[in-house]
This record gives sequence, structure tokens and C-alpha cells, in this order.
Amino acid sequence: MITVSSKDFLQIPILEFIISAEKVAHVQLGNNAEHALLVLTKTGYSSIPVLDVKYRLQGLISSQQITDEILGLEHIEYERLPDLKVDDIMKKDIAVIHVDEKFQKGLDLLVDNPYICVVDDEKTFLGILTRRVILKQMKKYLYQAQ
Ligand code: 2BA
Repeated sequence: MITVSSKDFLQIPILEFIISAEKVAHVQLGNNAEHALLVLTKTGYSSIPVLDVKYRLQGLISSQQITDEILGLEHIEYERLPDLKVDDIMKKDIAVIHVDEKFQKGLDLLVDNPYICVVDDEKTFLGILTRRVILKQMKKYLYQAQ
């Protein structure tokens, strides 16, 4: 059996673990909050990336952020959803990882984030690295080391 040392394992490129962009639910700059909430609800994800027309990463939007934005004193103001733009609600200060990075960097970032957006030099969105995928790889590695 071929075993991999933990040092080698941590140096594996993240490229092979990425969920590619075409499989990732996202919204675009300029979309309204109603559309974003629809996509989030339909896909079941709590947060998704926001991209521009050139597929560059601009931020992340979550159902929690949208609900928070329309929370009035007495009730949730759903009627405001069509007039709100994702641009004004999304989180812009987000962790990203370069496509050429290694497993170790991904692991470090996923401690505090459920997923990390993967970009190239031009900030083009290439996909995401999720906790689930990374945990699956860790499990495989730990079980083979037994
Ligand atoms: P959450 O939406 O909070 O999902 C947390 C975990 O729940 C996911 O972990 C996954 O194991 C499960 N889960 C949620 N919705 C699912 C669905 N529709 N189908 C299958 N499993 C689902 P991870 O897979 O590690 O994902 C971490 C986070 O990455 C997710 O957090 C979501 O924000 C984002 N994500 C994952 N896959 C995505 C995709 N294809 N498109 C957009 N965002 C995605």
C-alpha cells in the first residue's frame, strides 16, 4: 500500500478538490435581493458567491444578511426586496484562495469559513473549496494511515 506522509499530504495542490464554478450557485452584481433570496432558498445553501459580468468574485451573500437588511421594528419588510441590490448587502471582505495554493492553506482557512472561493490572478472565480470536500480527504488520509 502507498502511504503519504502528513507533510506531503498538506502540500497536495487544492486544484483537484475544487467544486468548479459551473456547479456553484451564484448571483450577479445588480441582481436584487428578491432574486438572491430565491436562489438561496431553492438551492438550500446558506451563502453563495456574488460575481460580476466577467465572472470575477465580488463578495458573498447569505439569507441571514438579506433578512437582517429587511428587518423592521414591527415585521420583516418583504416588500423592500425588489428594490434592494445584492451589491449593497453582500459581504465584501472575504477570505479567498488562489488556485495554485496547497491543501494546508485551504485547511487553515476552512477552520473559520464553511467554504472558500477559489480565484486566479485576475480574481476570476474558478469555484469553491468546501469543508465537506476537505474533511472527506482528511478522513481518507487518516484511515489509510491506521
Ligand atoms: P451551507 O449551505 O451552510 O451548508 C452546510 C453543509 O450542509 C454543506 O457543507 C453540505 O454538507 C450540506 N448541504 C447544505 N445544502 C446542501 C445541498 N443543497 N446539497 C448537498 N449538501 C448540502 P459543505 O458541502 O462543506 O458546504 C459548505 C458551504 O459551501 C455551504 O454552506 C454553502 O454556503 C457553500 N456551498 C457548497 N456547495 C455549494 C454550491 N454548489 N453552490 C453554492 N454554494 C455552495
